Amino acid sequence: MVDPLPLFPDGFLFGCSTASYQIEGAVHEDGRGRSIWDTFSHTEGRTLNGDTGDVACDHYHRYPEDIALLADLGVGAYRFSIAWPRVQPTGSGMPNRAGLDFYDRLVDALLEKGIVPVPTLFHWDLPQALEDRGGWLNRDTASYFADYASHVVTRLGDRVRRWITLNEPIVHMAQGYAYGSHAPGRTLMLDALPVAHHQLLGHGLAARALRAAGASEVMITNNCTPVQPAGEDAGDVTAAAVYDAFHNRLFNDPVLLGSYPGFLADALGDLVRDGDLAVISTPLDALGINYYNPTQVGAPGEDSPLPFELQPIEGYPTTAFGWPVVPSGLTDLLTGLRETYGEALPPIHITENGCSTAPGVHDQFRVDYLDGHLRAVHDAIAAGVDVRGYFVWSLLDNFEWAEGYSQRFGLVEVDFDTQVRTPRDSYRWLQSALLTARRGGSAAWPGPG
Ligand code: PNW
Repeated sequence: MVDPLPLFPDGFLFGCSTASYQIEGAVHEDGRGRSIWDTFSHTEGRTLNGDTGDVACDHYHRYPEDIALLADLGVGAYRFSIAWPRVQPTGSGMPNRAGLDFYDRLVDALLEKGIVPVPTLFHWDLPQALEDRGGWLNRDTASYFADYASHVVTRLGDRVRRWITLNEPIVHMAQGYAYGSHAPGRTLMLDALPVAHHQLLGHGLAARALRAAGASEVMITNNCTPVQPAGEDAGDVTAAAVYDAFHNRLFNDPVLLGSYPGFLADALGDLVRDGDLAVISTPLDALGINYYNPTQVGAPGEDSPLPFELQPIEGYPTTAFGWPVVPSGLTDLLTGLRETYGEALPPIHITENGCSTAPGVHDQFRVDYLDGHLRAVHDAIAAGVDVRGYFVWSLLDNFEWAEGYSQRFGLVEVDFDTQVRTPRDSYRWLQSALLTARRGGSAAWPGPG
Protein backbone atom coordinates (compact mmCIF):
# COMPACT_ATOMS: atom_id res chain seq x y z
CA MET A 1 0.00 0.00 0.00
CA VAL A 2 1.12 3.50 -0.71
CA ASP A 3 0.27 6.52 1.43
CA PRO A 4 -2.79 8.52 0.36
CA LEU A 5 -2.10 11.36 -2.03
CA PRO A 6 -1.79 14.86 -0.61
CA LEU A 7 -4.66 17.29 -1.06
CA PHE A 8 -4.70 19.22 -4.34
CA PRO A 9 -5.98 22.81 -4.62
CA ASP A 10 -9.71 23.40 -4.85
CA GLY A 11 -10.98 23.01 -8.39
CA PHE A 12 -7.87 21.13 -9.56
CA LEU A 13 -8.96 19.16 -12.61
CA PHE A 14 -8.14 15.45 -12.84
CA GLY A 15 -8.75 13.82 -16.19
CA CYS A 16 -7.80 11.25 -18.79
CA SER A 17 -6.43 11.80 -22.30
CA THR A 18 -6.88 9.98 -25.60
CA ALA A 19 -6.48 10.82 -29.30
CA SER A 20 -8.74 10.21 -32.30
CA TYR A 21 -6.61 7.98 -34.53
CA GLN A 22 -5.41 5.97 -31.55
CA ILE A 23 -8.88 4.89 -30.38
CA GLU A 24 -11.71 5.68 -32.81
CA GLY A 25 -11.46 3.14 -35.63
CA ALA A 26 -14.40 3.48 -38.07
CA VAL A 27 -12.02 5.05 -40.57
CA HIS A 28 -14.43 4.72 -43.49
CA GLU A 29 -17.57 5.80 -41.70
CA ASP A 30 -19.78 8.85 -42.13
CA GLY A 31 -17.69 10.41 -44.85
CA ARG A 32 -14.37 10.55 -42.99
CA GLY A 33 -11.53 11.36 -45.38
CA ARG A 34 -8.14 9.69 -45.40
CA SER A 35 -5.49 10.89 -42.98
CA ILE A 36 -1.71 10.62 -43.19
CA TRP A 37 -1.89 7.93 -40.52
CA ASP A 38 -4.14 5.76 -42.71
CA THR A 39 -1.59 6.02 -45.48
CA PHE A 40 1.41 5.50 -43.22
CA SER A 41 0.05 2.56 -41.24
CA HIS A 42 -1.01 0.82 -44.44
CA THR A 43 2.48 1.19 -45.90
CA GLU A 44 4.59 -1.95 -45.54
CA GLY A 45 7.13 -1.82 -42.74
CA ARG A 46 6.01 1.42 -41.10
CA THR A 47 4.34 0.08 -37.96
CA LEU A 48 5.10 -2.89 -35.75
CA ASN A 49 3.33 -5.99 -37.11
CA GLY A 50 1.70 -3.79 -39.75
CA ASP A 51 -0.84 -2.59 -37.17
CA THR A 52 -3.27 0.13 -38.27
CA GLY A 53 -5.93 2.29 -36.61
CA ASP A 54 -8.69 0.84 -38.82
CA VAL A 55 -10.53 -0.57 -35.81
CA ALA A 56 -8.39 0.47 -32.82
CA CYS A 57 -10.67 0.55 -29.72
CA ASP A 58 -13.78 0.99 -31.88
CA HIS A 59 -14.45 4.00 -29.71
CA TYR A 60 -16.48 5.57 -32.51
CA HIS A 61 -19.20 3.05 -31.68
CA ARG A 62 -18.36 2.24 -28.08
CA TYR A 63 -17.99 5.77 -26.73
CA PRO A 64 -20.94 5.43 -24.30
CA GLU A 65 -19.14 2.54 -22.59
CA ASP A 66 -15.90 4.52 -22.48
CA ILE A 67 -17.61 7.56 -21.00
CA ALA A 68 -19.19 5.31 -18.38
CA LEU A 69 -15.64 4.18 -17.50
CA LEU A 70 -14.57 7.81 -17.08
CA ALA A 71 -17.58 8.59 -14.93
CA ASP A 72 -17.02 5.55 -12.77
CA LEU A 73 -13.37 6.46 -12.37
CA GLY A 74 -14.50 9.80 -10.99
CA VAL A 75 -12.43 12.14 -13.17
CA GLY A 76 -13.78 15.60 -13.84
CA ALA A 77 -12.43 16.08 -17.36
CA TYR A 78 -11.73 14.20 -20.57
CA ARG A 79 -9.18 15.27 -23.16
CA PHE A 80 -9.88 13.74 -26.57
CA SER A 81 -8.96 14.85 -30.05
CA ILE A 82 -11.07 15.69 -33.06
CA ALA A 83 -10.15 14.03 -36.35
CA TRP A 84 -9.73 16.79 -38.93
CA PRO A 85 -10.56 14.34 -41.78
CA ARG A 86 -13.94 13.62 -40.20
CA VAL A 87 -14.76 17.32 -40.20
CA GLN A 88 -13.18 18.19 -43.55
CA PRO A 89 -12.42 15.01 -45.50
CA THR A 90 -9.98 16.80 -47.81
CA GLY A 91 -8.79 19.36 -45.26
CA SER A 92 -10.66 22.38 -46.59
CA GLY A 93 -14.08 23.51 -47.70
CA MET A 94 -17.51 22.82 -46.32
CA PRO A 95 -17.65 20.78 -43.12
CA ASN A 96 -18.95 17.21 -43.18
CA ARG A 97 -22.01 17.30 -40.96
CA ALA A 98 -21.97 13.57 -40.16
CA GLY A 99 -18.38 13.84 -38.91
CA LEU A 100 -19.20 16.73 -36.61
CA ASP A 101 -22.28 14.86 -35.40
CA PHE A 102 -20.03 12.29 -33.74
CA TYR A 103 -18.27 14.89 -31.60
CA ASP A 104 -21.59 16.51 -30.87
CA ARG A 105 -22.86 13.22 -29.42
CA LEU A 106 -19.62 12.69 -27.54
CA VAL A 107 -19.72 16.14 -25.93
CA ASP A 108 -23.36 15.77 -24.90
CA ALA A 109 -22.68 12.36 -23.39
CA LEU A 110 -19.75 13.79 -21.38
CA LEU A 111 -21.72 16.76 -20.12
CA GLU A 112 -24.54 14.49 -19.10
CA LYS A 113 -22.09 12.80 -16.72
CA GLY A 114 -20.70 16.12 -15.50
CA ILE A 115 -17.35 15.58 -17.26
CA VAL A 116 -15.66 18.65 -18.77
CA PRO A 117 -14.79 18.05 -22.44
CA VAL A 118 -11.31 19.25 -23.46
CA PRO A 119 -10.89 18.67 -27.19
CA THR A 120 -7.58 18.88 -29.02
CA LEU A 121 -7.99 20.01 -32.62
CA PHE A 122 -4.88 18.36 -34.04
CA HIS A 123 -3.35 15.18 -32.69
CA TRP A 124 -1.39 14.27 -35.85
CA ASP A 125 -4.08 12.88 -38.17
CA LEU A 126 -3.69 15.43 -40.96
CA PRO A 127 -5.99 15.00 -43.96
CA GLN A 128 -3.97 13.20 -46.65
CA ALA A 129 -5.14 15.75 -49.23
CA LEU A 130 -3.23 18.45 -47.34
CA GLU A 131 -0.14 16.27 -47.09
CA ASP A 132 -0.33 15.92 -50.88
CA ARG A 133 0.18 19.70 -50.99
CA GLY A 134 3.18 19.60 -48.64
CA GLY A 135 1.51 19.12 -45.26
CA TRP A 136 2.97 21.38 -42.58
CA LEU A 137 5.88 22.26 -44.86
CA ASN A 138 3.29 24.37 -46.70
CA ARG A 139 2.40 27.65 -45.00
CA ASP A 140 -1.18 27.41 -46.32
CA THR A 141 -1.83 24.51 -43.95
CA ALA A 142 -1.83 27.02 -41.08
CA SER A 143 -4.79 28.93 -42.59
CA TYR A 144 -6.62 25.72 -43.42
CA PHE A 145 -6.18 24.71 -39.79
CA ALA A 146 -7.77 27.95 -38.58
CA ASP A 147 -10.73 27.42 -40.96
CA TYR A 148 -11.16 23.93 -39.60
CA ALA A 149 -11.03 25.27 -36.03
CA SER A 150 -13.78 27.77 -36.91
CA HIS A 151 -16.05 25.02 -38.21
CA VAL A 152 -15.57 22.96 -35.07
CA VAL A 153 -16.08 25.81 -32.62
CA THR A 154 -19.17 26.93 -34.53
CA ARG A 155 -20.70 23.52 -33.94
CA LEU A 156 -19.48 22.75 -30.40
CA GLY A 157 -18.65 26.14 -28.91
CA ASP A 158 -21.99 26.50 -27.15
CA ARG A 159 -20.99 23.58 -24.88
CA VAL A 160 -17.20 23.37 -25.11
CA ARG A 161 -15.32 26.19 -23.41
CA ARG A 162 -11.79 24.76 -23.17
CA TRP A 163 -9.76 24.01 -26.26
CA ILE A 164 -6.32 22.70 -27.15
CA THR A 165 -5.06 23.63 -30.60
CA LEU A 166 -2.09 21.30 -31.28
CA ASN A 167 -0.70 18.24 -29.59
CA GLU A 168 3.09 18.13 -29.27
CA PRO A 169 4.21 20.00 -32.38
CA ILE A 170 7.81 18.95 -31.55
CA VAL A 171 7.00 15.25 -31.79
CA HIS A 172 5.01 15.73 -35.00
CA MET A 173 7.91 17.66 -36.54
CA ALA A 174 10.68 15.38 -35.28
CA GLN A 175 9.14 11.95 -35.73
CA GLY A 176 6.94 12.85 -38.69
CA TYR A 177 9.18 15.08 -40.79
CA ALA A 178 12.76 14.83 -39.48
CA TYR A 179 13.28 11.15 -38.56
CA GLY A 180 10.34 9.63 -40.44
CA SER A 181 9.24 7.20 -37.74
CA HIS A 182 5.71 8.67 -37.72
CA ALA A 183 3.42 9.83 -40.52
CA PRO A 184 4.02 11.38 -42.97
CA GLY A 185 7.36 9.55 -42.80
CA ARG A 186 9.62 12.27 -44.16
CA THR A 187 13.34 12.16 -43.31
CA LEU A 188 14.31 15.81 -43.69
CA MET A 189 16.37 16.06 -40.50
CA LEU A 190 17.11 19.77 -39.88
CA ASP A 191 15.21 20.76 -43.03
CA ALA A 192 12.01 19.85 -41.18
CA LEU A 193 12.24 23.16 -39.28
CA PRO A 194 9.53 24.98 -41.30
CA VAL A 195 7.08 22.44 -39.86
CA ALA A 196 7.60 24.07 -36.46
CA HIS A 197 6.82 27.55 -37.69
CA HIS A 198 3.79 26.57 -39.75
CA GLN A 199 2.27 24.54 -36.92
CA LEU A 200 2.81 27.46 -34.53
CA LEU A 201 1.27 29.87 -37.01
CA GLY A 202 -1.69 27.50 -37.32
CA HIS A 203 -1.93 27.44 -33.54
CA GLY A 204 -2.02 31.24 -33.32
CA LEU A 205 -4.59 31.64 -36.09
CA ALA A 206 -6.77 28.93 -34.57
CA ALA A 207 -6.42 30.45 -31.08
CA ARG A 208 -7.77 33.74 -32.47
CA ALA A 209 -10.64 31.96 -34.22
CA LEU A 210 -11.54 30.09 -31.05
CA ARG A 211 -11.43 33.19 -28.93
CA ALA A 212 -13.49 35.17 -31.44
CA ALA A 213 -16.13 32.45 -31.07
CA GLY A 214 -16.18 32.86 -27.30
CA ALA A 215 -13.86 30.08 -26.12
CA SER A 216 -12.98 30.81 -22.51
CA GLU A 217 -9.81 28.76 -22.28
CA VAL A 218 -7.36 28.24 -25.15
CA MET A 219 -4.22 26.16 -24.77
CA ILE A 220 -1.49 24.53 -26.81
CA THR A 221 -0.02 21.23 -25.63
CA ASN A 222 3.76 21.03 -25.79
CA ASN A 223 5.81 17.95 -25.04
CA CYS A 224 8.50 19.16 -22.65
CA THR A 225 11.49 17.42 -21.16
CA PRO A 226 14.11 18.65 -18.69
CA VAL A 227 17.45 18.31 -20.47
CA GLN A 228 20.64 17.28 -18.69
CA PRO A 229 24.12 17.24 -20.23
CA ALA A 230 25.77 13.80 -20.29
CA GLY A 231 28.94 15.21 -18.75
CA GLU A 232 30.64 18.39 -17.68
CA ASP A 233 32.71 19.13 -20.75
CA ALA A 234 31.77 21.99 -23.00
CA GLY A 235 30.69 19.79 -25.91
CA ASP A 236 28.06 18.06 -23.79
CA VAL A 237 26.85 21.28 -22.18
CA THR A 238 26.47 23.00 -25.55
CA ALA A 239 24.71 20.02 -27.08
CA ALA A 240 22.27 19.94 -24.15
CA ALA A 241 21.47 23.64 -24.61
CA VAL A 242 20.93 23.10 -28.34
CA TYR A 243 18.63 20.17 -27.68
CA ASP A 244 16.69 22.18 -25.08
CA ALA A 245 16.23 24.90 -27.70
CA PHE A 246 14.93 22.45 -30.32
CA HIS A 247 12.68 20.41 -28.08
CA ASN A 248 11.36 22.90 -25.53
CA ARG A 249 12.13 26.51 -26.36
CA LEU A 250 11.33 26.33 -30.08
CA PHE A 251 7.69 25.85 -29.07
CA ASN A 252 7.46 27.65 -25.71
CA ASP A 253 9.37 30.86 -26.50
CA PRO A 254 7.33 32.04 -29.52
CA VAL A 255 4.03 31.25 -27.78
CA LEU A 256 4.93 32.82 -24.43
CA LEU A 257 7.49 35.48 -25.39
CA GLY A 258 6.79 36.15 -29.06
CA SER A 259 10.32 35.28 -30.19
CA TYR A 260 12.37 32.29 -31.33
CA PRO A 261 15.60 31.27 -29.59
CA GLY A 262 18.42 33.12 -31.41
CA PHE A 263 20.02 30.46 -33.58
CA LEU A 264 16.64 29.04 -34.52
CA ALA A 265 15.38 32.48 -35.52
CA ASP A 266 18.42 32.66 -37.83
CA ALA A 267 17.73 29.21 -39.23
CA LEU A 268 14.07 30.06 -39.90
CA GLY A 269 15.03 33.32 -41.60
CA ASP A 270 12.51 34.71 -44.10
CA LEU A 271 10.03 31.99 -43.35
CA VAL A 272 8.93 34.13 -40.41
CA ARG A 273 7.00 37.01 -41.92
CA ASP A 274 6.07 40.31 -40.30
CA GLY A 275 3.21 39.80 -37.90
CA ASP A 276 3.65 36.03 -37.57
CA LEU A 277 5.07 36.18 -34.06
CA ALA A 278 2.25 38.46 -32.90
CA VAL A 279 -0.24 35.84 -34.09
CA ILE A 280 1.72 32.99 -32.51
CA SER A 281 1.94 34.79 -29.17
CA THR A 282 -1.82 35.43 -28.95
CA PRO A 283 -2.30 35.26 -25.17
CA LEU A 284 -3.09 31.81 -23.82
CA ASP A 285 -5.28 31.00 -20.85
CA ALA A 286 -3.21 27.98 -19.99
CA LEU A 287 -0.29 25.95 -21.25
CA GLY A 288 -0.65 22.20 -21.73
CA ILE A 289 2.43 20.16 -20.89
CA ASN A 290 2.96 16.50 -21.72
CA TYR A 291 5.70 14.94 -19.62
CA TYR A 292 7.07 11.43 -19.87
CA ASN A 293 10.77 11.55 -18.95
CA PRO A 294 13.89 13.71 -18.81
CA THR A 295 16.46 13.63 -21.62
CA GLN A 296 20.21 13.21 -21.39
CA VAL A 297 22.22 14.75 -24.19
CA GLY A 298 25.86 14.54 -25.21
CA ALA A 299 28.06 16.07 -27.88
CA PRO A 300 27.34 14.66 -31.36
CA GLY A 301 29.61 12.05 -32.92
CA GLU A 302 31.68 13.11 -35.93
CA ASP A 303 29.27 11.91 -38.61
CA SER A 304 26.11 12.90 -36.77
CA PRO A 305 23.56 14.73 -38.93
CA LEU A 306 22.35 16.52 -35.79
CA PRO A 307 24.11 18.87 -33.34
CA PHE A 308 23.39 16.61 -30.34
CA GLU A 309 23.23 12.95 -29.39
CA LEU A 310 20.60 11.45 -27.09
CA GLN A 311 21.92 9.12 -24.41
CA PRO A 312 20.21 6.64 -22.11
CA ILE A 313 19.56 7.69 -18.52
CA GLU A 314 20.80 4.96 -16.20
CA GLY A 315 19.79 4.05 -12.69
CA TYR A 316 16.00 4.33 -12.87
CA PRO A 317 13.24 1.81 -13.48
CA THR A 318 12.12 1.80 -17.11
CA THR A 319 8.66 1.44 -18.63
CA ALA A 320 7.76 -1.28 -21.16
CA PHE A 321 8.80 1.30 -23.77
CA GLY A 322 12.21 1.57 -22.10
CA TRP A 323 11.58 5.12 -20.91
CA PRO A 324 13.21 5.97 -17.54
CA VAL A 325 10.79 6.73 -14.70
CA VAL A 326 11.90 10.00 -13.07
CA PRO A 327 9.02 11.73 -11.26
CA SER A 328 11.29 14.48 -9.90
CA GLY A 329 11.93 15.43 -13.53
CA LEU A 330 8.36 16.70 -13.66
CA THR A 331 8.88 18.94 -10.62
CA ASP A 332 12.15 20.19 -12.14
CA LEU A 333 10.45 20.84 -15.45
CA LEU A 334 7.64 22.86 -13.86
CA THR A 335 9.83 24.93 -11.55
CA GLY A 336 12.24 25.44 -14.48
CA LEU A 337 9.43 26.81 -16.67
CA ARG A 338 8.50 29.20 -13.89
CA GLU A 339 12.12 30.38 -13.66
CA THR A 340 12.51 30.75 -17.42
CA TYR A 341 9.22 32.50 -18.20
CA GLY A 342 8.26 34.18 -14.93
CA GLU A 343 5.10 36.24 -15.26
CA ALA A 344 4.77 35.21 -18.92
CA LEU A 345 3.95 31.66 -17.84
CA PRO A 346 0.18 31.06 -17.76
CA PRO A 347 -1.43 28.43 -15.53
CA ILE A 348 -0.39 24.92 -16.53
CA HIS A 349 -2.30 21.72 -17.18
CA ILE A 350 -0.38 18.45 -17.37
CA THR A 351 -2.28 17.22 -20.42
CA GLU A 352 -0.49 13.85 -20.61
CA ASN A 353 1.52 11.71 -18.24
CA GLY A 354 1.59 7.95 -17.97
CA CYS A 355 3.49 4.80 -18.89
CA SER A 356 3.25 1.58 -20.84
CA THR A 357 3.36 -1.64 -18.86
CA ALA A 358 3.57 -5.39 -19.40
CA PRO A 359 0.31 -7.06 -20.52
CA GLY A 360 -2.23 -7.92 -17.85
CA VAL A 361 -4.42 -6.05 -15.42
CA HIS A 362 -2.12 -6.15 -12.39
CA ASP A 363 -0.13 -3.01 -13.01
CA GLN A 364 1.48 -1.99 -9.75
CA PHE A 365 4.15 -0.40 -11.98
CA ARG A 366 1.58 2.12 -13.29
CA VAL A 367 0.21 2.73 -9.79
CA ASP A 368 3.72 3.66 -8.63
CA TYR A 369 4.31 5.75 -11.75
CA LEU A 370 1.12 7.77 -11.34
CA ASP A 371 1.51 8.10 -7.59
CA GLY A 372 5.06 9.42 -8.01
CA HIS A 373 4.15 11.88 -10.73
CA LEU A 374 1.07 13.21 -8.94
CA ARG A 375 3.27 13.88 -5.93
CA ALA A 376 5.77 15.57 -8.23
CA VAL A 377 3.01 17.88 -9.48
CA HIS A 378 2.00 18.58 -5.91
CA ASP A 379 5.61 19.47 -5.07
CA ALA A 380 5.67 21.95 -7.94
CA ILE A 381 2.43 23.54 -6.74
CA ALA A 382 3.91 23.80 -3.25
CA ALA A 383 6.93 25.53 -4.81
CA GLY A 384 4.62 28.15 -6.32
CA VAL A 385 3.93 26.87 -9.84
CA ASP A 386 0.30 27.38 -10.87
CA VAL A 387 -0.74 23.90 -12.04
CA ARG A 388 -4.49 23.52 -12.53
CA GLY A 389 -4.94 20.04 -13.96
CA TYR A 390 -3.48 16.59 -14.55
CA PHE A 391 -4.56 14.16 -17.29
CA VAL A 392 -3.46 10.53 -17.37
CA TRP A 393 -2.28 9.11 -20.69
CA SER A 394 -4.32 7.08 -21.26
CA LEU A 395 -7.83 5.89 -20.45
CA LEU A 396 -7.53 2.86 -22.75
CA ASP A 397 -4.85 0.72 -24.33
CA ASN A 398 -4.68 2.04 -27.87
CA PHE A 399 -2.83 2.30 -31.19
CA GLU A 400 0.58 3.53 -30.05
CA TRP A 401 1.67 4.92 -33.43
CA ALA A 402 4.71 3.14 -34.88
CA GLU A 403 4.56 0.63 -32.01
CA GLY A 404 1.04 -0.45 -32.99
CA TYR A 405 -0.84 -2.25 -30.24
CA SER A 406 2.30 -3.50 -28.52
CA GLN A 407 2.60 -0.67 -25.98
CA ARG A 408 -0.15 -0.62 -23.39
CA PHE A 409 -0.77 2.77 -21.79
CA GLY A 410 -4.32 2.21 -20.48
CA LEU A 411 -5.82 2.48 -17.04
CA VAL A 412 -8.23 0.12 -18.76
CA GLU A 413 -7.03 -2.97 -20.62
CA VAL A 414 -8.50 -3.51 -24.07
CA ASP A 415 -8.66 -6.95 -25.67
CA PHE A 416 -8.31 -6.00 -29.32
CA ASP A 417 -9.89 -9.27 -30.52
CA THR A 418 -13.09 -8.91 -28.53
CA GLN A 419 -13.04 -5.17 -27.62
CA VAL A 420 -13.67 -6.15 -24.00
CA ARG A 421 -12.52 -3.42 -21.60
CA THR A 422 -11.17 -4.45 -18.18
CA PRO A 423 -10.18 -1.84 -15.61
CA ARG A 424 -6.66 -2.44 -14.32
CA ASP A 425 -5.49 -2.21 -10.71
CA SER A 426 -4.31 1.34 -11.48
CA TYR A 427 -7.87 2.33 -12.42
CA ARG A 428 -9.11 1.11 -9.04
CA TRP A 429 -6.21 2.82 -7.31
CA LEU A 430 -6.86 6.14 -9.03
CA GLN A 431 -10.55 5.89 -8.25
CA SER A 432 -9.83 5.87 -4.52
CA ALA A 433 -6.75 8.12 -4.70
CA LEU A 434 -8.89 10.86 -6.22
CA LEU A 435 -11.15 10.78 -3.20
CA THR A 436 -8.30 11.87 -0.93
CA ALA A 437 -6.63 14.18 -3.45
CA ARG A 438 -9.75 16.27 -3.86
CA ARG A 439 -10.91 18.59 -1.14
CA GLY A 440 -13.29 16.81 1.19
CA GLY A 441 -13.49 13.90 -1.23
CA SER A 442 -16.30 15.81 -2.90
CA ALA A 443 -17.49 14.60 -6.25
CA ALA A 444 -18.62 18.13 -7.05
CA TRP A 445 -16.74 19.59 -10.00
CA PRO A 446 -16.78 23.01 -11.50
CA GLY A 447 -19.25 22.89 -14.37
CA PRO A 448 -18.13 23.33 -17.96
CA GLY A 449 -16.68 26.76 -18.63
C1 PNW B 1 2.75 11.25 -26.93
N1 PNW B 1 9.05 10.51 -27.97
O1 PNW B 1 3.59 10.89 -27.97
C2 PNW B 1 1.45 11.43 -27.67
O2 PNW B 1 0.82 12.66 -27.47
C3 PNW B 1 0.53 10.28 -27.55
O3 PNW B 1 -0.28 10.23 -28.69
C4 PNW B 1 1.31 9.00 -27.30
O4 PNW B 1 0.49 7.88 -27.35
C5 PNW B 1 1.99 9.15 -25.95
O5 PNW B 1 2.81 10.30 -25.92
C6 PNW B 1 2.84 7.94 -25.57
O6 PNW B 1 3.89 7.77 -26.47
C7 PNW B 1 4.94 10.78 -27.88
O7 PNW B 1 9.60 9.74 -28.78
C8 PNW B 1 5.56 9.99 -28.84
O8 PNW B 1 9.72 11.23 -27.19
C9 PNW B 1 6.93 9.89 -28.88
C10 PNW B 1 7.67 10.61 -27.94
C11 PNW B 1 7.05 11.40 -27.00
C12 PNW B 1 5.68 11.49 -26.98
